[in-house]
Amino acid sequence: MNKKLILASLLCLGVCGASAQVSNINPVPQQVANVGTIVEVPAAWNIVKEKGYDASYVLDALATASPEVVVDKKAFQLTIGFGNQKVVKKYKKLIPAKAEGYYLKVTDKEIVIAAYDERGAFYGVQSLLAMMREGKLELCEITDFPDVAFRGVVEGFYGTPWSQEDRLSQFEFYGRNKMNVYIYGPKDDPYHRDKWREPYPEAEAKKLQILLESAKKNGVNFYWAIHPGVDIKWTDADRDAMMNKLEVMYQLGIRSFAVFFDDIWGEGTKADKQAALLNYINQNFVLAKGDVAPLVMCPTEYNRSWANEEKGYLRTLGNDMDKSVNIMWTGNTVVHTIDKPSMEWINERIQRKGYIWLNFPVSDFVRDHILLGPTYGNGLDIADDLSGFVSNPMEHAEASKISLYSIADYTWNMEAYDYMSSWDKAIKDLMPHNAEALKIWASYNEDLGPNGHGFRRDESRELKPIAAAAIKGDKGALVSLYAKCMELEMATNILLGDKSNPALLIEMKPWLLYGKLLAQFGLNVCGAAISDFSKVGNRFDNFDNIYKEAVSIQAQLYELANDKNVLHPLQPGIKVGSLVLVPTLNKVFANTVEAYNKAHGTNYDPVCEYQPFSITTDVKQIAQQTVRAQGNNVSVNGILEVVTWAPGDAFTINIDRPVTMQGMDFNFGVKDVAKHFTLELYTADGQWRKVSLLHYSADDTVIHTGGELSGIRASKIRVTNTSGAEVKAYFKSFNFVKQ
Ligand code: 14T
Repeated sequence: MNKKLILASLLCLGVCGASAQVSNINPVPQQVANVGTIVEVPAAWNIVKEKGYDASYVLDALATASPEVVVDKKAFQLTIGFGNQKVVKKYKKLIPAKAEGYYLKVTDKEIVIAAYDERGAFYGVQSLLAMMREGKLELCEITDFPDVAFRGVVEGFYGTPWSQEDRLSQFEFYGRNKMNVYIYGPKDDPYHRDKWREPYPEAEAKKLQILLESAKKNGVNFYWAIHPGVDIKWTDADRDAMMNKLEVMYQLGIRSFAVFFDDIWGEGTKADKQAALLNYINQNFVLAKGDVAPLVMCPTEYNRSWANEEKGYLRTLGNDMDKSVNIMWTGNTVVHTIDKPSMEWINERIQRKGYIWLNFPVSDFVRDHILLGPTYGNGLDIADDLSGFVSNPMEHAEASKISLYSIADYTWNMEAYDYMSSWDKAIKDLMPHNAEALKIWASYNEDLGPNGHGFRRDESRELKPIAAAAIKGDKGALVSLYAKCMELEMATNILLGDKSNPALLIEMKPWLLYGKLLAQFGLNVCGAAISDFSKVGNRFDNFDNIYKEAVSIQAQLYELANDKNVLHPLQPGIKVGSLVLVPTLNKVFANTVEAYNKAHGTNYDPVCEYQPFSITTDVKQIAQQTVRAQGNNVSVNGILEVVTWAPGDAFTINIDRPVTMQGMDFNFGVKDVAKHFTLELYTADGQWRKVSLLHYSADDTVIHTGGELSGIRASKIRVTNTSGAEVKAYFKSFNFVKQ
């Protein structure tokens, strides 16, 4: 934070208290001076602008302000202009000499917005609108400009692309928060990736045009990305196909383009060919048209852990590709925060400043979590080391705004970035009337859980010290934990009743319902832990009932997490409070049950998580797979990699009670593989019973069971490699149906 800003905020504390209007501005402005009193927004104002400057998105934005526009020199004056316009000539020295910069002055008689360029004027208006949101103005002088030239979002995740409404709402949000880039690249849009050569059908093209218009109105550069690497041949025909598609998109009105080569293998990954194609596009399309923005490209080796130094992929791009082409970078790994050394590492190789693709808050690899926590961990000293900074968000567009608000803040004014206060402001912005509930709720939805990228977040900062003491049996801490669970229950109930942001509610609902039930479980557990089970009339006087309730809530949680509407095949389930709250409650529950068993000679099970199915196996690669049940259909989710079975290796599904079998099949992705395996079921009489396995045809990789399976009651299912040799296969699916 610079000195002027510190002074301004100190002054503000004294003069205007908590309702400071300047503090409503996001991102935090670079310089705020002469902060004065808070005054009412004038009822009317006289807008002074350049002659002939009439139709503009800047004026449209200004027109949304409440004051009536009057033509009256004696009325409150609002002067707005930019660049060389005469109306702002006398403010010339005050305008920051930076693209998108603006000077904003508020006195009790007039307002001045004098900007470096039109975008800057738009941002000046946005700051003014933010100040006026509560019907008040604060006398001040603001000098403001962005640290990073390109700031925004890349819709680059796997999964359901955002809807038209989502995107329209996003652009309005970007405009308000001074983000100027949106890169359209949803992995699951066929015309972006698989059918990259083909034009959009008419209806889709129309929708893109509507988006484009909205982006313009909000000062957002709409980049359309193409992802040709899946099957591109480095031929003239494919080069022409590329040029043709770009031309089609240009005709729709697109003026900013990106080319992605991420997550591919084979021919498409060659650095020299990629560079040559990008140079060709740059020369014959970008420069030839004259009104197209510099290209953005995502390399195949887009993070340090994938960089093959020997082959020199990145250096080839750095050398060969025209320096005007921006190169994207996710940091040290696919999902990572960015710091100074990592920027220096990449910039040296690509001979230009990297364009950051931050894989946060994207959740396409942890779809059982929703990520609502603060955005922290990126260096505050890297503004000069990068050419752009975009965030890859969640498929939950509205919920992503919590992080995106802070990405806007961070990229605009890095040194002043304070992730906790930015998070607070984001939450207030998203749900002004229920901000407290949303904040409590968000604090339980931060960490991603164990994941393949090893990216973790903090969670439940307030709960942590309480949790540690509660596990040790500290009564005071258990009471506090009880209070926290009450807070969570209230927060979820309040949010479930909120009508102000339906889009957010729809996205969060599965997690909210789960969180509400989890809070109830917490009340049960803490209640039991504090009770002495003696007072008549006390809800906690009967351990047996409390225990039954806990078990029942666990079963209900399981049912919610396995609801077919929220299941994703790769990351099934719902997780809330998974880092601190859930493990704490489970431990407190176990402590209470063990103590009770000891005192009363009873035999209650201290493990409360309802897991009717579990896996035990010698095969490392499939040990972490989860079993899910929907009605009578039970399945284990598959994995993509090759699975190695050593001789004698077994895979067992354990069931918490005997079930009657109806059918079963599994797919190890290889033909004629059934003969290597033996299937056995553990029956009520304590015997392992063998069931025959077969393929229906020589081409069929699916393994079926013999008819004798039906009707067998069993509590374990075991598949063993009985071939006597190592077997390599896949693990595509494993299903059974109970009666
Ligand atoms: F282009 C990249 F910078 C990038 O991050 N690509 C994808 C992205 O679409 C996805 O949303 C993100 C998070 O899952 O990671 C990249 O996708 C991957 C990364 C992997 F390491 C897909 C599979 C992987 F094994």
